[in-house]
Amino acid sequence: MNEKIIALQNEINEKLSSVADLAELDALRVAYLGKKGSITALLKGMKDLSVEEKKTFGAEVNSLKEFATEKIDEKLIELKEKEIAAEINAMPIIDVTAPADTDRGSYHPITLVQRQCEAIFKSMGFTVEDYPEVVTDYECFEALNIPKHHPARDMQDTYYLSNGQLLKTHTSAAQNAILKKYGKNLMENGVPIKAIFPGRCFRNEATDACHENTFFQMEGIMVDKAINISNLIYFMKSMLSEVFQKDIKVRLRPGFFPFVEPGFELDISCLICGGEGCPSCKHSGWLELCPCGMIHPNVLRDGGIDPEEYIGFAFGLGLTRLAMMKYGVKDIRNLNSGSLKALSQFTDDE
Ligand code: FA5
Repeated sequence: MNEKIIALQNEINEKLSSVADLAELDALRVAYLGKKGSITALLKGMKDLSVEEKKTFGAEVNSLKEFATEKIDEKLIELKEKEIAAEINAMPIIDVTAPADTDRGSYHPITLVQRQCEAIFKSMGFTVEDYPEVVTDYECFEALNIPKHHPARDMQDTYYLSNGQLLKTHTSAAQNAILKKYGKNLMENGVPIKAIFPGRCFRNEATDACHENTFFQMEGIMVDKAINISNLIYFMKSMLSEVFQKDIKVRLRPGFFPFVEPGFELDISCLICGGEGCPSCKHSGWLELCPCGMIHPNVLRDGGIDPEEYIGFAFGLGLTRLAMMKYGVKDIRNLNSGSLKALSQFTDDE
C-alpha cells in the first residue's frame, strides 16, 4: 500500500482517539474529507497519474476514504451517546414511587356538595343527567316560555357565541331535552320523570361576595299525574336537612320565572352570620338558594307532554351557594380562586 495512505490512516486513527466532542470531530471530518481535506486532495491529484497508477492508487484512496468515513461515523455515534448519558446524569432524580411531600390536593367543595346532593336525590329515585355548557337560544330561553325580546331575558346577562349559540345561563336549559327524553316512558308506561341535572352556568355579572360570573346550579324536575307544591317542599327540605345534618330555617316567597306557575324563591337563613346580616347574604340574613315552582303548561307542551294530563315541579338549586353555606366560605370568589391552600381548609378531612 502507498506509504502516504498508510501514514494518513494511522494519523486519522490517532487523532480520532483523542477527539473529545462533536465540534472537534466535525473539524477532523473537514480536515480529511472536506472540499480542501487531505483525502479529497489525494483524489483530485489522481488526474496526473497514468492509467495503471490510477487503478491501484485510486482503489487505495477510495478504501482510505471509506475507512475514514466509517471511523468518523462510529465516533459520532459514540459521542452522541455520551452526550445523552451526560444529560440524563445531570437530571434530578425523581422517585415516582415516593409519597408526595407537597400539597396533595383535595376535592373541591362544590364537587363534594354536588356528589352529596346527587346521592340524596338518587336515594329518592331521581336519575342524574349531564348536559352541555354550550346550548341554543331555544334550549336556554324559548323552550322555557321566554320568547325573543321577552324582558325576562334581562335577568340573565348572557354570553353569546359568534355562531349564535350561548353559554348556558341556568341549568333549566336542559329541561326541554330531559322532558323529551323521558316523556314517552311517562305517557306510555306511567313512569314519572324524576331527574336532576347539575352543571356550570355563566352570566356576565359583576362579582361580589355572593355572585360569580361562573357558578354551579343543580336543576331538578319531577313530572307525574298528581304532583303538588307540598311534594316540592318535601324534597327541598329533605335535601337540605341531609346536606347540613340539622334543621335549616327556610322561607318561601313568591318569585317570577316564566317557566313555572306559580313560582317561588326558596331562601335559607344565612349560616355565615346566623341570620344577623353580612356581606355573604347582602346584609339581609337570608340567602337566595333555590328558586322553584310548578312547571308551566307551555314548557310541558314544548317537551311533548300533555299539560292537561300531567303536572310537575322544577327547582334550580344554587350549588355554589350551597357549598358556601356548608363549608362556611364567606366570599364566593374563594371557590374559583384555584388556590389549593384556600380550598383544602374547608375539605381537609373529607
Ligand atoms: C334561575 O336560574 C332559574 N333557572 C331557577 C329555576 C329553576 C326557577 C326551575 C324555577 C324553576 P336564578 O337566576 O335565581 O334562577 O338562579 C338560581 C340560583 O342560582 C340562585 O338562587 C343562586 O343560588 C344561584 N345563582 C344565580 N346567579 C348566581 C351568581 N351570579 N353567582 C352564584 N350563584 C348564582
